[in-house]
Amino acid sequence: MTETEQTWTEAESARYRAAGHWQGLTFGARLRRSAAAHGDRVALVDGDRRWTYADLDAEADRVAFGLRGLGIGRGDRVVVQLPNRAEFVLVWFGLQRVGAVPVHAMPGHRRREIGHLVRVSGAVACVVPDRHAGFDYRELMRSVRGEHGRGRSPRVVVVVGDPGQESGFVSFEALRTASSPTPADTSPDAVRGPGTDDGGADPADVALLLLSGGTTGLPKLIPRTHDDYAYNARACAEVCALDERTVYLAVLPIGFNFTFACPGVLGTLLAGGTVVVAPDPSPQTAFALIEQERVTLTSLTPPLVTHWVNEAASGAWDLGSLVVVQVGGARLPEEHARKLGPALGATVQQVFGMAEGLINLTRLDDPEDLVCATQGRPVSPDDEILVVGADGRPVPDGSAGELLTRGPYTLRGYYRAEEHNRTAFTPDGHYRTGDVVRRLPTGHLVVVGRIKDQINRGGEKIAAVEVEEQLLTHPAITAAALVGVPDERRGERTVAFVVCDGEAPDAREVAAHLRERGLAPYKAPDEVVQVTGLPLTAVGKVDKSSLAQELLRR
Ligand code: OOB
Repeated sequence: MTETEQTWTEAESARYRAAGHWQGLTFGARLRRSAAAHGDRVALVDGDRRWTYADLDAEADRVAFGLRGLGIGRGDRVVVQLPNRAEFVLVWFGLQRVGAVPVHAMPGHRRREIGHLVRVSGAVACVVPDRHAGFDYRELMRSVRGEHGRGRSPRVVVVVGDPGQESGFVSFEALRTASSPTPADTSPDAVRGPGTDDGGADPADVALLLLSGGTTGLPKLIPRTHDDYAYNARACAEVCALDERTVYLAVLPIGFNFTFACPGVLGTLLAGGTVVVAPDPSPQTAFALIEQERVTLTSLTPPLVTHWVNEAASGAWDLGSLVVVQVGGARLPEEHARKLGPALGATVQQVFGMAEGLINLTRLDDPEDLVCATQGRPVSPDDEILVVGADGRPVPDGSAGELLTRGPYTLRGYYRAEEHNRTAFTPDGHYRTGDVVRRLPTGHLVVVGRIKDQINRGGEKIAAVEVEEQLLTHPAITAAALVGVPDERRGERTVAFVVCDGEAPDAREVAAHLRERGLAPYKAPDEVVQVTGLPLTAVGKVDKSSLAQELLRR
């Protein structure tokens, strides 16, 4: 790790190792072991393309060979912005094999977000599709590199598909076939030198950088080590009883921590199961894959639940293989939780997690009331939970307070964000989640609110400040506040209250302006409301709760 990161104390690290949470293996080494243990089993399915564990291992070697040829190696950061295709997994393990660090960008991110990620991480390369969902990612990369001037950072852009003519752009296909390693290099019993599995990475090194939902200007980067992230995936896999028969369907964006490691893609691969990628989250696409591949586990955000329940009611699909359906990322209304299990013929599991670490799951044998009305309890016996009042002191069980947490897979500091870290953690290293919860005597948590200035639009996190700053760049807008208001489908939708010189731009015009500014489209306000002034609280902050109430009254 670099010295800019705060990390666990020596004593804590020793304790987590002694408990068996941290096993001292890199992801590159783990893949090698999986290939040895169950080489012939199917690891990954994308349409009619299939990879066994042995294939995946050999493919990681090929990608690694190509990456080394581009001068990418241990500790180098690489922004990965790929949709739900097998290539995400191939690239990810290829990067692990050379000890490089994937930065998990979302397909919806645009110039502002990607430019920020490249700058903060100091990424040497980006991996993007040519086009996806009507958007040209090569153009995005051209403008990101253009903004960085003559340095042309990132130096390399790997394109899955057609790379076009731009210098510095190479195709993934050319990279993985760069001049394949000799057969001896990929045979399981070949003698390997030190570092061939993982570029010499240390299990305590940062293995990947996740994005925070954020409450400040732009997303913060979350360093996750090999040791801590593998434990995250294994602890979730254990609660979900994953094994070699598990078939996981990746419906939500694959780079999202929920989909990737809770237990998701990594949990399934570490258990010897099969990962199937769904190219889109529609129930039709997903149900066809569930039928065809005999999927046993999948994960959803709350807005998808209603669509899935309705489509299942058509009776046209055989969902008999499905054992567990996880729902998380935002609050799941209790009525929806009660309908989902019977509709899909599967056990529902609520997931209250965060990219920063802590994962809470309801247990598969929890009584229905706990499954439907709580957001689960921590997956590790060493997750430390504090629920505190405004004075920072613990409140009694059953009372609401802010959730603070510390443990074997929860970060101790954001990446290169020393100033932010001073307030994001307590002096003794607890992460301040900004979530308001109640803890029940069973240890289950109920999420009742939030003190962070973030909007949760059906699982998509939007930092109000980031959008407000961009709204102010519109020539007509002189003051702005972005507020989340209750929404039937998404739980919350965004309303921008704006003070204007003259007539306010409508939502479409605002969306076009923000797109022009390079902001991800999902951050555009759902509604724009013109006001003559923004109400202030006693301490002079914008009073967002009174704005939300005002809107509900209208
Ligand atoms: C997941 O991760 P993030 O980092 O996108 O967002 C974390 C935040 C939490 O602090 C909380 O505010 C909210 O999302 N949240 C929930 C929730 N799950 C997440 N709020 C209410 N109920 C839930 N079930 O969203 C994430 C990461 C891993 C697994 C699942 C979700």
